[in-house]
Amino acid sequence: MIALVTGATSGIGKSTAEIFAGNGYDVIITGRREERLSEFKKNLESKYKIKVLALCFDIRQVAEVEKAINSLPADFKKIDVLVNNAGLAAGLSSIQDGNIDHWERMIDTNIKGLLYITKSVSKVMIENKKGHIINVGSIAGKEAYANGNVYCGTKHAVDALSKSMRIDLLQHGIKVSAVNPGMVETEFSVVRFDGDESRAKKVYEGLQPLSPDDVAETIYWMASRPAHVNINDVIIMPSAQANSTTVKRHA
Ligand code: NDP
Ligand code: 8X3
Repeated sequence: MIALVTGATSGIGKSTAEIFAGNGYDVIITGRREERLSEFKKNLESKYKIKVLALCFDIRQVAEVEKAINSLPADFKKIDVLVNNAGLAAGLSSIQDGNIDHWERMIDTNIKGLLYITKSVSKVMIENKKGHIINVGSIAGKEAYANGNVYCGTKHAVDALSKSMRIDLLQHGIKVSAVNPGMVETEFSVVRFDGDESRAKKVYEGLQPLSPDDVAETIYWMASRPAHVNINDVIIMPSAQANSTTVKRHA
């Protein structure tokens, strides 16, 4: 079995690739940070004795995505599971004060990047007459919160795309699922706040957020249901978070 996980250099994607590897899958790991990819590949291969293909590309560049998928070696072509995880939030501003570069990064990565790789990989899955695509959405794709505008918009798009893809790919025997996490402590907030570690830390202060492994275990559970079962949609939250804006923090 083969799983392709986008954004596997950090956070949820890294944990997801590891859990699939630990369950005997060969894995294709992607991201832009080459050094992290090659280090992770070495670790996974020696720990789990499986095969790992590291593909370094920027998911916003359609030509890079197509080249990477079109040139898959034969032993990595039969992708069983695609986890569309690569994504980010950039900034947290009102619509009137929004930074257009931030907007474009989020739209290009979270929506267009997801579409580019899905188009390429779904063609491979259609040829193989099987496959499972698992999209990483967010609670921000189910609700809107103040200053979340464009990030929420991109994740609402992922929510709609998951539903729509499920219809398009049904006749080809390809399952489509979505997982929508609340707060997960990863590099997400450091990226959102442009490297400001202390601001990022404050997001999770006084509560226990989800770990990347919590989400990865859910993704693996979704992927490992019997062939006749599809988990359409999961919302996974820390117990200390009721919705996007209501959290219980201890002193
Ligand atoms: P991280 O910042 O830890 O990981 C993000 C991953 O996405 C990295 O591997 C990064 O790789 C990759 N990525 C980002 N931009 C690109 C790009 N242009 N091309 C290729 N890869 C890219 O964050 P998380 O693990 O938290 O985020 C993973 C997903 O989970 C995202 O879609 C996020 O929106 C979603 N999510 C996160 C939540 C949270 O609270 N953390 C909650 C709900 C959803 P590299 O930089 O090497 O390219
Ligand atoms: C990340 C979680 O609440 O910051 O998708 O949007 S949140």
